[in-house]
Amino acid sequence: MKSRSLPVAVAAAVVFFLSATVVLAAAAVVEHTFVVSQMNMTHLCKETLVTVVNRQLPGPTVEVTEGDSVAVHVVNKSPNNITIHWHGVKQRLNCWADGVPMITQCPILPNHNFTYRFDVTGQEGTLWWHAHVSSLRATLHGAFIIRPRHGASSYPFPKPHREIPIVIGEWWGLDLAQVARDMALNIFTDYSSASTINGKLGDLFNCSGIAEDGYVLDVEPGKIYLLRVINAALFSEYYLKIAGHKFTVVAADANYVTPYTTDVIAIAPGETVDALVVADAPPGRYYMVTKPNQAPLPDTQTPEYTTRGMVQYSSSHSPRNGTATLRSSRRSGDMTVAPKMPDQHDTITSFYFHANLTSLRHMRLTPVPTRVDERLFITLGLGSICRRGQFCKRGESNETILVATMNNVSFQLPAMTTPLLEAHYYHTDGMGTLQELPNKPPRAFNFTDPALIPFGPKEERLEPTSKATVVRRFRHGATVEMVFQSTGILQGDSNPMHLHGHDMFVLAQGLGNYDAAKDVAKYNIVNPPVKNTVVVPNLGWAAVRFVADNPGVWYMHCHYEFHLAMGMMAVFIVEDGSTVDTTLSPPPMDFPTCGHDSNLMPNELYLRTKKSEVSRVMESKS
Ligand SMILES: *[C@@H]1O[C@H](CO)[C@@H](O)[C@H](O)[C@H]1NC(C)=O
Ligand SMILES: *[C@@H]1O[C@H](CO)[C@@H](O)[C@H](O)[C@H]1NC(C)=O
Ligand SMILES: *[C@@H]1O[C@H](CO)[C@@H](O)[C@H](O)[C@H]1NC(C)=O
Ligand SMILES: *[C@@H]1O[C@H](CO)[C@@H](O)[C@H](O)[C@H]1NC(C)=O
Ligand SMILES: *[C@@H]1O[C@H](CO)[C@@H](O)[C@H](O)[C@H]1NC(C)=O
Ligand SMILES: *[C@@H]1O[C@H](CO)[C@@H](O)[C@H](O)[C@H]1NC(C)=O
Ligand SMILES: *[C@@H]1O[C@H](CO)[C@@H](O)[C@H](O)[C@H]1NC(C)=O
Ligand SMILES: *[C@@H]1O[C@H](CO)[C@@H](O)[C@H](O)[C@H]1NC(C)=O
Ligand SMILES: [Cu+2]
Repeated sequence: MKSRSLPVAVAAAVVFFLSATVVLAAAAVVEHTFVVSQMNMTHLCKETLVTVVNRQLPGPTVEVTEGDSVAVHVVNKSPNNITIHWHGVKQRLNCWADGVPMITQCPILPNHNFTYRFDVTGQEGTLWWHAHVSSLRATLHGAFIIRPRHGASSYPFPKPHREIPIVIGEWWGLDLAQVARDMALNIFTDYSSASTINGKLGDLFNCSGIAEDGYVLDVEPGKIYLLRVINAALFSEYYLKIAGHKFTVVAADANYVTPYTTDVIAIAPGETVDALVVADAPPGRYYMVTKPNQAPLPDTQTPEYTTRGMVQYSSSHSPRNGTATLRSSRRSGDMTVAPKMPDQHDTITSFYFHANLTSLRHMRLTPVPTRVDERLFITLGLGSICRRGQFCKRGESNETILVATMNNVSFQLPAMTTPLLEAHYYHTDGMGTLQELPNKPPRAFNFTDPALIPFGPKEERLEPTSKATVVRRFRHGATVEMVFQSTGILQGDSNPMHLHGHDMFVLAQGLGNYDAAKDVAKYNIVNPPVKNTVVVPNLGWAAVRFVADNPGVWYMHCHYEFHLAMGMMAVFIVEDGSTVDTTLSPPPMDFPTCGHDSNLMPNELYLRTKKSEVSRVMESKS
């Protein structure tokens, strides 16, 4: 392998040189048809009706080469309104394809179709797609893999023998549309019944004594494997380990990182991690285990499930039948080796994992902007709203509903029949009822005081909050610094904050309350990791910077479904720049409308209006 790497590198360099002019010709259109439908699946002795794409769980993997265009024909044969979000794909000047219901588009109604069309440029690695329809994303998701334009030999790491998506998920065994309705009504008694690796529950789960199938990765001794790990679960951050093996993390959220060797990966919902695994252990069978973590008491505890699959060396093949395997391994004495997992309340291992990530110095790496135009300090937490009137009993009283907030406001969709992006683009009514996301919380308190968890006299005073359609506008090209501060109001969860349409430089993270006077000195402005989802540690903070250079209306939200359903989100509106290539493109001609008797103008009329308006703006600016 070593002896071949030099000529390969040289050949790659030559190809790169020669192909510079033919690159555009090589870009392809990658087409998929996603048929969304319901099917019955049986796990744990229970038949459950689930909504899936192409009758697969996880759904189909989309594989593209950087520079390709993508066309996904979504055929909605399910009874649900559907949108598909291409999680982490920047959708430059093409916010229309971002797939957030009533924010960027009207949903695709039952028995309707829509084709998502977008380009994938300037990104390499692992992303994923998921329905952005509350809990339904638990069964509507899949991997989205972007390979380098110049082939696997241009990876900034040894070329792997095979590349394998590892999708961590949950099996609910419930009607997920009902789970979503329950969450909306503040009923929090629904739980998943298992966690999964690539859709399999594994042998820690059984019904009537028959073990569930587990995911098996067959490896050949000495070969290198690239695991593309995705956390598609609704509720939990997971630890991933493979007994007897180490990971070399090479990318996260489709951005290369300085190779980091570790025996454990921590991955929160919305994050992706690419890691190399060398099959260098004595041939045998090794468990691959995923285990969720949660904040310790006094936080509310929820049922959490560990699941396991297996890494199996080709020289150790044996019948897959569970009992036979168990019996033969007992006889020969080579039991499957199990890794020692972190405790379920260990959150510091995640903190260290994320703190160890730095960007790989790479051709495409953009330097961290040093001039900051806008500063936001955003507290994340829970609160309560009176069910009736302005005054009511708090502290676990049924007179209130629980909500999740950013800077003490919980997001609610506007009462409009037009998605925000269309209202913004066409300057239609409704944009006036929005509330600006405050730059800082209205009141300072000891954000991370554990005495605020869970219900009690100390937090009760901080509980009252409100709902609004919170947006924040940014001038095109503004550099924005955001410090996310997790709080302890009612609960001390971490918060995986996901920004659509942009990647963020993660400058620093810490435990406790952020203190600018001493924490700015900790900022990594040399090679911070670049992420679309930043994990804000529980009772801690994270500081990020991003350049608001992609015009449109972008969701910014916590990727825990529980928090999202309760309103921990805001909308970032990035204004157009002054040139055509910094201006949001017009919507696709076949863009869904909200209902049939819509009072919207036909798209063509819109386009004409918009085009003349844009050219007017261009003229006045030039
Ligand atoms: C699922 O199973 C139920 C009961 O067994 C049946 O009535 C229903 O038609 C099935 N649905 C689908 C989509 O197969
Ligand atoms: C949606 O697409 C399917 C498959 O291409 C086609 O059979 C069907 O007629 C389309 N439906 C609509 C409403 O366009
Ligand atoms: C089946 O699962 C139950 C509950 O997790 C466990 O107690 C039992 O040992 C399992 N049985 C087998 C045969 O694996
Ligand atoms: C990296 O991880 C190691 C092992 O968990 C930890 O000891 C170390 O503090 C971490 N580095 C940083 C910068 O947090
Ligand atoms: C609210 O709680 C009180 C006391 O626990 C109970 O008497 C009342 O029935 C509850 N009301 C509703 C609407 O659940
Ligand atoms: C916040 O609360 C913690 C825990 O009670 C305490 O250690 C810390 O000193 C407090 N910080 C401030 C600024 O009051
Ligand atoms: C949050 O806002 C409400 C008003 O909606 C106010 O009563 C409350 O004091 C605020 N809480 C905090 C922590 O800022
Ligand atoms: C689906 O979307 C349509 C149009 O936006 C809306 O009228 C309808 O209530 C939605 N249906 C569900 C089940 O959310
Ligand atoms: Cu998302």
